[in-house]
Amino acid sequence: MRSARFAVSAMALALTGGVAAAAYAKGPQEQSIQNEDQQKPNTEKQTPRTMNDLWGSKDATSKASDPRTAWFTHDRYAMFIHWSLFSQAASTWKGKKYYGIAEWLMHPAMANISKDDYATLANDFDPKSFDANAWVDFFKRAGIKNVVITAKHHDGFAMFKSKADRFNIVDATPYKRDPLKELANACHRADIRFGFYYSQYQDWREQGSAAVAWDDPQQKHSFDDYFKRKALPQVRELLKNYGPISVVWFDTPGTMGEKYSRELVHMVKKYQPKALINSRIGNGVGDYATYGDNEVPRVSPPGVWEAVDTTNDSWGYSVTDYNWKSPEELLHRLISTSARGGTYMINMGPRPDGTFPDIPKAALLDVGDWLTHHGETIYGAGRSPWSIAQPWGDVTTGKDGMYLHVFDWPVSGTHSIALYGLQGKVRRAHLMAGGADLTVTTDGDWTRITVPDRRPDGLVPVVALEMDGAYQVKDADVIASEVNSSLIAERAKCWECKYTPIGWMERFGEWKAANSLTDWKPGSKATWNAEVQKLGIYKLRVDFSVNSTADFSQWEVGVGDQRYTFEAHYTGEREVQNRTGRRQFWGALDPRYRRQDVGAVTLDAGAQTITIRPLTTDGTAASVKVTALRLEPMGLRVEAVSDR
Ligand code: JFZ
Repeated sequence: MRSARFAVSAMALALTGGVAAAAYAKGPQEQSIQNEDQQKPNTEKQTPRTMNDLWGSKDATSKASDPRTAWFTHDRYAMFIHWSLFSQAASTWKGKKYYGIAEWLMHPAMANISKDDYATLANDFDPKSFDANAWVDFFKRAGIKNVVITAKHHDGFAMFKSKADRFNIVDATPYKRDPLKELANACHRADIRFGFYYSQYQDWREQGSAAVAWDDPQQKHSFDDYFKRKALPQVRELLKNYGPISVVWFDTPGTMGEKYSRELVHMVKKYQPKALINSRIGNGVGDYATYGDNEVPRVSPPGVWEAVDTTNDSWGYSVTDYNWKSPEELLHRLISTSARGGTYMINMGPRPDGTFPDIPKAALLDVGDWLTHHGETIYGAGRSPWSIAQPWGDVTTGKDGMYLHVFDWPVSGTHSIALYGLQGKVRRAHLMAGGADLTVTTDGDWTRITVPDRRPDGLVPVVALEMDGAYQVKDADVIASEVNSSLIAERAKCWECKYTPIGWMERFGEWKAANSLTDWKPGSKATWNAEVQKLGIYKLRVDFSVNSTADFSQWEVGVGDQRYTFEAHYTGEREVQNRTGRRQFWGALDPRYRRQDVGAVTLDAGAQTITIRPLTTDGTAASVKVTALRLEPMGLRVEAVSDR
């Protein structure tokens, strides 16, 4: 069977040239979260799952109670910067354009550049327009609290003055200045935290490094040599010479031995006891979990964690990637991450001259504008009391209640947003940024807040819901009557099927994730216990990946005592990509996800069990990957429909 797990490791092999197969298989998203709860049906009506149920206890790096992490969780919003010689090349080499992550240009999977040829980029690398104070001024206006910049990426080039290795910006370029020093100083002056990225395991320039340069295959030196001669001394330089360090951000630990991870921890603790280390140091010895890449988890993970994301699809500056996220998309992702309890780190790749591209810069300034009026809903705010998003948006918490971030403004019906299972006394609800009080009504387990017909201006309107004293919520899946709802794979109860986190690459190095229900057998079923706000007719749609084997497999969705059958249609799949502009069959195919309409279904109000199961029994349905069911109110008057 071509399992998803195999697909992931095959891609990892492809990406890292075969040496660092484990490099991409380590992230928390790769952990199987199967547990007893999912194997055996639980007969109780709505068993609220603990976060551990969903994410497994393997995620042991986070220590939420550690006071050293308090600032990290409080600040929520960081800037990631990928800047090095790859910025100079910007995804072009010898007149040819490359697509995918720009910082991997040197790798055989992309332009396959020899060490010596790559080093010639340094001759012209002269970021004359770099102005640390201008950067910091921008960060301030964007609402950024912490900055993490690539000190050395996989290309082996140090963006700082290094005595340990001459291949650095001061010794090897006409620029001759240390931008990290200038940036660290400017950040510290402006009260912005400063941290650095260091690629500890992959160094494409070095003999003995785990992914040793391909044009120099003879391994005369061991990893230990490289580690002691370059990695450790450079990390020491960075820890000693740049003032207080917020975060040391390691990456792609691959198969690096635990003793190396521990040596790095030891060195960080020695010089910068307050600095936090991310989980990509490897071997479970980091302080907090990094979710990657571009993945905002749909269920709140436990502990201290961050989501890393980029303003387009590449990390380094690329002339072929102008797929910039809009201000609204960026803000939604910041809010969703905060609502799940994480820190959001957004990346930009500066141009080779040391300035930022205009569009992402303007987009982040718009987010910054919003933050000047809504900062309290992010900075210092707590995660949502619900472990998943609301159909209309998402929730963070403050001292006196909750902030309801409305992504999807209700434009019809009762013009209200609804909360399920809120137990406590509401004192007041009002629109932030100068709005009048809003009417709050309670109807059984539902609390409804009526909002103005006209959506307020601004990126995301926020309703502040002030609570009188303590409150609790019931953590249920809901189907709302005025906006679309999703029942997500993470929240299903599986009988004889599995929940599997799935990742694949779109363009080279561009990772996508779609967590899915997989491994269907005859007799399998997945169920959700959902609270339906209102009796109505909804368009049922399914988000899934159906490969050619499962094309035409028959399925059934059960809603209460009604049964709706449908035929699943091929959504496409493709050979695993292991290099730009070429595919190679690794015995694994990448999934393609699509949304298929099932049809109009009637949902009664109240607690409903919704079930999906294959009817096809010859095994061909096994490979279908279901990531969500969608229920979208059709705006029909139920009274008008007698044959529903
Ligand atoms: C790594 C780097 O290779 C890449 O160049 C960039 O710096 C990015 C931030 O980190 O790429 C990864 C690392 C981990 C995963 C995916 C891409 N992962 O766990 O899915």
